[in-house]
Amino acid sequence: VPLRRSRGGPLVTHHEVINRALALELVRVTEHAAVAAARLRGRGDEMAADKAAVDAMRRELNQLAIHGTVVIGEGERDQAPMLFIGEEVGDLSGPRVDIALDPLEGATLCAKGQPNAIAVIAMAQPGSLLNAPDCYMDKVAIGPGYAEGIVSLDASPAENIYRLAKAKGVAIDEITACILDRPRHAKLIAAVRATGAAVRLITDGDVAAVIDVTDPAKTGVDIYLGVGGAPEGVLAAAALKCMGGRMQGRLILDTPESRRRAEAMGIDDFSRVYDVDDMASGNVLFAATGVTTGGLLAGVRFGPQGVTTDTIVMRSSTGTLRRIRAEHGLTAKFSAD
Ligand code: VTB
Ligand code: MG
Ligand code: MG
Repeated sequence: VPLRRSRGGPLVTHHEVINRALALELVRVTEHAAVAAARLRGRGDEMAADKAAVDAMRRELNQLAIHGTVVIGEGERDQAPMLFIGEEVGDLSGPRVDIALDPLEGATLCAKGQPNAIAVIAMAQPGSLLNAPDCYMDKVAIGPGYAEGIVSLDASPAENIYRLAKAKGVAIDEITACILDRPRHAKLIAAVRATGAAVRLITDGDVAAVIDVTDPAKTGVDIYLGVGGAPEGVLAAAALKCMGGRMQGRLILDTPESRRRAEAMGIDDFSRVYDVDDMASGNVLFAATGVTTGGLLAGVRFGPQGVTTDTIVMRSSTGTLRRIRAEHGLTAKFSAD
């Protein structure tokens, strides 16, 4: 790998130079998806908002000097017209990268004008993002600063709560667990409440919810528990790879059809527990832009002077988290042509 020495500074690999520049390029990609979705915010049409975000994200991605392969996307080839798993994106001139994306994570939240809808993307070297089928994943996540094994999918929810409270040095009733409000979680919610811990129920948006555990002092969420989308699990793991934090995920492959699809994607151990590094390794880049305002990011604001967006962009190789509030004066750049 060619090295470039900045004057008096440390050696920087060619790869690292590309990596730095790409991180900022990703901001533009999620900004465009978020603005497109935000124009359809609160209109009750999640399909339209989703499609607008997909179109915008794809348009921007295809301008990047990368040869990208979508490994976590909108669905497999015959189910999604664009940004499907396996699709090649970018201008195909640059380095090979794998991409996980969700142009509008929480499409229902966006359609209903509720908090925490985001446009999100992660990028890494080929082979370093888990190629998960679009099935469910059981998840547990806590923030940075805890030893390995504090939480585990092999432990009961109550056990995870006890261990976390002990490690954090607080009483159990000072712990808050975030869980998707679904009938499938009735037993989980009851088990967590039985420990004395609080439960924050969310209707959608578990990528943002997992990221929330990285800053409990601000978000009030100590632990994320429960079953959500596997693609969202890989995206959340990519974020934690950059921010620190512990997470485990296990694919729910409870039908022959789901196991067949998993096998086709190279998964042979159907009950494997994945840690953060099993889902996102190497030099991971991650970006997310708020569509509707949530705990993590403000949503898109439309004003007389232009459009304002809030984005976080991170790199795992340095652990740098940048918050970029962009004021876009030239709003015409957001239109399709
Ligand atoms: C979760 C949630 C997502 O899908 O992953 C959920 O965080 C899981 O699916 O925002 P169900 O809705 O079937 O429970 C979303 O709601 C949409 O991607
Ligand atoms: Mg989506
Ligand atoms: Mg989603």
